[in-house]
Amino acid sequence: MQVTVSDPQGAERNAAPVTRSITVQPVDPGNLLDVNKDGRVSIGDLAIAAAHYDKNVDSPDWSAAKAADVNYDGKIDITDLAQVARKLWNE
Ligand SMILES: [Ca+2]
Ligand SMILES: [Ca+2]
Repeated sequence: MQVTVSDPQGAERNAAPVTRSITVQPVDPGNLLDVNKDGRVSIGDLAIAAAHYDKNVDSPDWSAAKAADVNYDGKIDITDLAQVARKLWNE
């Protein structure tokens, strides 16, 4: 990775090359369905998803609602509720 730095006068220079390695861990699907991140999938998660039903990335409170977007398609719809519900009733 090449990094360019600047002093307060705007003079730029290249920083010494650095190497970074990034490890990507697969996310446990069970955790995605844990909407309120309390460590388990329960009726509370379904209630939160239901409360955010029909919201999308354009909703003013999307930052709060997006935890219920368990399939990461940018909206809370029946698909998200169904995924949480399926997990709920399979345990
Ligand atoms: Ca939960
Ligand atoms: Ca969704």
